[in-house]
Amino acid sequence: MAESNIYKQGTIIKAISGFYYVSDSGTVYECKARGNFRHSKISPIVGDRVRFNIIADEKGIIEEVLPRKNKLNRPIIANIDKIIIVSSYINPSPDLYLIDRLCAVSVYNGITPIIVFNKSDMGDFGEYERIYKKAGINTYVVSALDKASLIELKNEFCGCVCAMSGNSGVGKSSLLNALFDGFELKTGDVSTALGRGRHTTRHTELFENNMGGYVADTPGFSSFEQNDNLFDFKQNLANCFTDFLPYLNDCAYSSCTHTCEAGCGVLKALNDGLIEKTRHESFVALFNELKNVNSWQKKK
Ligand SMILES: Nc1nc2c(ncn2[C@@H]2O[C@H](COP(=O)(O)OP(=O)(O)O)[C@@H](O)[C@H]2O)c(=O)[nH]1
Ligand SMILES: [Mg+2]
Ligand SMILES: [Zn+2]
Repeated sequence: MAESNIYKQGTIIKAISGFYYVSDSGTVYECKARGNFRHSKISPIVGDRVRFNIIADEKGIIEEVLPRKNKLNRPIIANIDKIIIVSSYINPSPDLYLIDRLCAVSVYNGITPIIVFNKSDMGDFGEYERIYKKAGINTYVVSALDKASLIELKNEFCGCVCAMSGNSGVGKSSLLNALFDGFELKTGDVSTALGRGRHTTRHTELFENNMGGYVADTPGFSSFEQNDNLFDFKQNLANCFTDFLPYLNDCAYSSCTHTCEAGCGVLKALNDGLIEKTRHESFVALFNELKNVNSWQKKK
């Protein structure tokens, strides 16, 4: 097939057996990567912005991977703008430590965390909503069964690349189906699910929504192991709790860990009710989990 001089830019939405599906303004091109990619350190992944050469109708060759804004390893995906952290009222109920950990990992990677409490038809999320709104994180209480409850949340997806996150059964796929016309993602009945991951897709895929954005219906992102540099994450942990930021300069010691020290600005804010107890508890738990990470463990 002859190569053309028609170069385009697009987003990789799917990668299967050596083919990359690159979306540009609503058209999806089936692409191969140019051979020399195999020798370079960068191999294209879902979410990558790429420059490609059209070789036939809707077929192309990827010439270049444009610089990445970020890259997560579980699942492998690049250039995420927002992580939509979904919890449900029951089956399973919210795990604040998991939520706070995901928020911190997001912030560390330059990703905006958005919190969604789904299945509002089953109970009251008032206390959870209060905690996260106070922490300054965009928080939505919704029901996938009630489209009217989704209007504000829908705006978060406008013009950006989002990844869904949260335990199996919380309603991630149901929400996307309710939010966007034409989405028909598989959803599962929790009570009949056989073990974990029954309904999770095997490969990561970005779906184009009708608001100029893309969304990945990903499981996972539940651990912080995807950080290439755990030591750096550990060193910056307090900065990743964005509700602590106004108080970090108030600490008496520059080496303050904000866990137990006298004269700690964060602990003072906690005592004054300016920081939520559960947020600080999660911070301390994460701090303890990361305590033994050393600088020589830089790369996984
Ligand atoms: N009552 C209620 N059930 C919901 C809601 N959203 C999802 N579900 C149900 O929860 C189960 C899991 O949903 P699913 O979208 O597959 O969750 P996922 O694993 O996070 O993608 C399915 O049986 C859905 O019908 C909701 O807002 N209210
Ligand atoms: Mg699902
Ligand atoms: Zn402190």
